[in-house]
Amino acid sequence: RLTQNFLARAKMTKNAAAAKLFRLMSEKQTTLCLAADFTKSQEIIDLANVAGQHIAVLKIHVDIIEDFDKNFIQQLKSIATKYNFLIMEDRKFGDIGQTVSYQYRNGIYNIAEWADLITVHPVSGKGVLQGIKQGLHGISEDRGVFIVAEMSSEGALTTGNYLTSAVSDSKDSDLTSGFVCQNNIFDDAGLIQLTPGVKLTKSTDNLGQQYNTPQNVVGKGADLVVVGRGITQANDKLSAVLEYKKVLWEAYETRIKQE
Ligand code: UP6
Repeated sequence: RLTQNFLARAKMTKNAAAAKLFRLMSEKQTTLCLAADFTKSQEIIDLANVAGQHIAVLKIHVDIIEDFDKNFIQQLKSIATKYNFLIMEDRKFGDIGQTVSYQYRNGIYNIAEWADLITVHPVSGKGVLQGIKQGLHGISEDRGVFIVAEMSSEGALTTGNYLTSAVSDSKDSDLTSGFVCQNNIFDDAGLIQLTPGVKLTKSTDNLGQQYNTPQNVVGKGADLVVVGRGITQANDKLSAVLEYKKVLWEAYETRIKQE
């Protein structure tokens, strides 16, 4: 997996959203998944306009937005179409299948209707993916799920058997785009490793987040890389986007040239 290029890998996945993502990463030469963790919708829209051309995925937490409405989703969707990036709702669904099905499709957010990609905890077992499938009834757009196998934060319980079962129980589903993890924990080149906890220098925040460098995580298998505060708290956000895009792409190119 680590030395194969994204275009080749696009042909190896069972998940249509993952194939799309591999192709757009290759075409736009970016592996950046920008975490736009803002509580005001306008801040997300503004950042999407600035960064859109340079990112593969815009990742949001819709439930932290104070002024959420359907118009925000419409605006975000049109920016995503204009600049060709995917939208990820990092909901980290973690309940029994039936509840997850409602949380995904219903409520005030109707996530299934607009999120190309979502995240899911495997803690409740295989029912969670069945719940996602049920939530997608009648929706024809390509949808993908990233399984949160291993977390970036200090003291995370995602270790040992949990980690190996997270991979073995979900890797064969046609809903699975890949895994959220810190290490190279799967071989299948059709699946995407999404790694959060990234900044230009190794560091921490004061709430348990642990950051590794772009070169370090790409070396450990990251295909798509989440950067949040490294960009959102920069004075010049566009320069920060461009810098992360560049160092991440160079690290990917170095990796595929190995052997
Ligand atoms: N995230 C992590 N670690 C995980 C899983 N997800 O940090 O193991 C998410 C957070 C946040 C983003 O919910 O949206 O990735 C990281 O943001 P940061 O770069 O500002 O720390």
